[in-house]
Amino acid sequence: MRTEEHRPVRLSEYRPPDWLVETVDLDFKLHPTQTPVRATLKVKPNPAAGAPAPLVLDGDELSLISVKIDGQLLPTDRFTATPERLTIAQPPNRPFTLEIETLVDPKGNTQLSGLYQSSGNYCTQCEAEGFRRITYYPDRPDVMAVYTTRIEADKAEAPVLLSNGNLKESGDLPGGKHFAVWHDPWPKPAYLFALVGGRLGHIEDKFVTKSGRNVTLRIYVEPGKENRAGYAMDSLKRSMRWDEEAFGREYDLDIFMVVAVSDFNMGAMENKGLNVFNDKYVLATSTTATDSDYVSIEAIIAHEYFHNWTGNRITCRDWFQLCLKEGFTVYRDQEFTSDQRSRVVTRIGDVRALRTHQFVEDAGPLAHPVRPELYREINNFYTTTVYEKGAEVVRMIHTMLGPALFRQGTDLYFERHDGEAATVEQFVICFADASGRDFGQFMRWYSQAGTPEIVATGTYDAGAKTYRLDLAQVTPPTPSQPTKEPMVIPLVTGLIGRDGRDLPLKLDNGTTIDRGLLVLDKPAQSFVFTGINERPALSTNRNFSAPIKLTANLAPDDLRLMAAHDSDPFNRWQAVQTLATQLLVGNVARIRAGQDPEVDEGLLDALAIIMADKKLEPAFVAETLLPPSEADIAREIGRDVDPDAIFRSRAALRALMGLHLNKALSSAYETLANRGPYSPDAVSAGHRTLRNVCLDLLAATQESHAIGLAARQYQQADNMTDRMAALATLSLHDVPERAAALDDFYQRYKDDPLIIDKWFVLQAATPDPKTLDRVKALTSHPAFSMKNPNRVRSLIGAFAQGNQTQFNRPDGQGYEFIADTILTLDPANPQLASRMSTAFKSWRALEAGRRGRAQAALKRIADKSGLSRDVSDIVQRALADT
Ligand code: B3K
Ligand code: ZN
Repeated sequence: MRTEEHRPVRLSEYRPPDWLVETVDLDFKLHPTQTPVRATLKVKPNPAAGAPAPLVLDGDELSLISVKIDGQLLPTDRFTATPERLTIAQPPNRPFTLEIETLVDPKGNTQLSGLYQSSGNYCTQCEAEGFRRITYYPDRPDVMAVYTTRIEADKAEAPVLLSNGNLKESGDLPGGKHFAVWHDPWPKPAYLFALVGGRLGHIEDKFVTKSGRNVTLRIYVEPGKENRAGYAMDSLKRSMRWDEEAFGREYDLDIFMVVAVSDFNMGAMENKGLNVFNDKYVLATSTTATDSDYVSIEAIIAHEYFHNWTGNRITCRDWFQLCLKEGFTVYRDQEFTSDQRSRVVTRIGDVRALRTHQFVEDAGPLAHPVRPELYREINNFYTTTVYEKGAEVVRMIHTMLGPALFRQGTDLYFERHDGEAATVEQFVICFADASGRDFGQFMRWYSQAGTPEIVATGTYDAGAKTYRLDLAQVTPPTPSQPTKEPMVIPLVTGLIGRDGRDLPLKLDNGTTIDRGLLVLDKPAQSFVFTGINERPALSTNRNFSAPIKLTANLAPDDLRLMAAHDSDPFNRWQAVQTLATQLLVGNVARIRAGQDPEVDEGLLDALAIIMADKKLEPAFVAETLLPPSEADIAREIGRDVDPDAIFRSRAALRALMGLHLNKALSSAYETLANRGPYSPDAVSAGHRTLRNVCLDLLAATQESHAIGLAARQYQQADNMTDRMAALATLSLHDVPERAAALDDFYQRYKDDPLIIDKWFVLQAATPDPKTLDRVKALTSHPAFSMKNPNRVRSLIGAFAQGNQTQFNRPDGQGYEFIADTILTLDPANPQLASRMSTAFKSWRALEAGRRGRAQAALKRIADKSGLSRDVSDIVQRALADT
């Protein structure tokens, strides 16, 4: 694991495995520090691989007890074993049975990869390469086998024993022990293996699939928390039904289980039939979770469930194909959420996240293609580029083909590749075959990193009644990709007349544009529309049809027209964002030049019109009232970034909105007041969101009445959403009500770690020079622990990734603190440390002073000896010159 030099893995060097595994029989005798694991594998030479080859199995920190072939102990001169590898130089050149015994230490496993203990419960995490920490195995996704798992444990210590598949047998054993045997009939790669053992409560429900299969559904939680699992169960049932309807996918085992654990490196894991979740994404009641927690729970339950087909039944040939399962599954969960909630509000949220995280990643030293071609540590490629940009690529296929052909393509994919480990090419060819279209050039979306920049220039010719649209594209250089080829860019486009209505789109060659879809596939292209009787406003990239950065020659009155009337609601929101971005970027320059920020009456008028439009859903209105994030503005500026000036520019705009829209905001705050009991549904949540955005903007004026409203809402709230929103508003103001509310919050919820995490997040994200000292002090708070990833992410992650001004303090102390934290975390949990180190992903874009300090902090990390491969990969790439 801690090797200084490790050869990178390259896509171009993929070779099929020499050996295949037909079945795996695992036998665990659970013990906190010494768990013996016996693995019995039926192996056979891979006919596709050619000549007889040695059998080389992966390991990671393993200790071997014994090896047997066909029941006979293998003499020590017939194999070599290190913690990282078991090699049998001359195995029989025929199918045989290999029996391996290893000994693992769940309690000592602080990496939370492999078999570990979390709050006394045993659980596993095997993706990407954790199975090799349990037993020696060809730990690569193209080796798929049928697993049977026998677990034996002390009945008092672990009354619940779970693994993948269906329960075959269970019973008591002498000496207070018991056992369970699970069998999963579906061949799977090792990364989908899971085991759970412990004291857990559960809730149970059932689901009948469309072909009539009865499925037991269980959600396991810490005993006493069963009443918090209801929304997750409800989300699961809706996901199962939706996948049958939207993609024709049915569940395929007798039972589906979700287990919530409190120590987890990420959100959740799609192990076959036994999803393991971070408890944060399972547990919710109205008084413990916010509306956005409910949204995340629903989306992640759906995401992991959808992996049953996109990831499990069809898996990835190798880890370079990660987007095959992740990009597609994110696309699927986004569509699910769009169908369950508001489509446009979901789209806005997804695009906001894409711009704030993925576009920022794509613009910095960690940029990589959706399908990378080289990695040193695969866990560092579970990125927003692979996931979210990967989903956008699938969405573009949908946009270009339309729903019917897209569905034919996915049907073909499921039919053709079920039971296989597939590639991105095989996926895309299904759409080509279903539609008869050529996706050759489109494949560049998988191989070229960077966000394409499109310039759209419209010219109206009043005499000829034509509108000419000139489009040009370039994709900026990214690490190891200095030059780029033109991409295929689907731009859903409309021309809006002055009355706000869409004009018919007819090209000068007589063709009518179907669904408004223009496809740009050359460096530059022009389209001339005829029969245009007045200068239209150009509305393009509707619904964000391509993940690009668009610059269009739109006049402010075009943008206001779009904000008020665009038939594409996404672009109504976008028009407001564009106006806001222009103002914010301009004001950053003014602030840095010592001038006062400017006011844009046009933007404020556009917002007033939206607020007055009673046909709009409140959640949408709320989105228009939220300006682009600080990270997004920084990316827009691109270089010589001063986070303090960005913060001030944004704060000035928010204060201005609070002042100018005061009446509308106050009246919305009053009329949207809670009536009736809390319900997490999208419409009720939308009311709360808008009301809380209004409150926050009113308070942005610093006016004492508004602070009073927030303090009162904090006290009187009957649900966590409203209480947290009021606290978040107060946390932005240096007023006595802030400290009082923070203390009160801690006292109320101190026994509930997931709620105290919210308290950590707010304090860490406060844009105040005192925050760093506060965060440092909180690392010694009894509720904090460096060992628990949720605590670390809430306090330190929120500071590093969510507090632009304080992480980027001009004195560099923010960087030093995060560097220290990374070095502290790394020996125990390299994956967590490595995630933390991505906070430096935009350091090159900073102004010179901060840039130098960030670079020094990165170098200090890089120079540390014994650094994990995980962290060293990130800091090396962050520092690299190309
Ligand atoms: N597939 C997992 C992520 C595994 C991360 C390994 N470092 C969760 C998901 O994407 O659904
Ligand atoms: Zn996933």
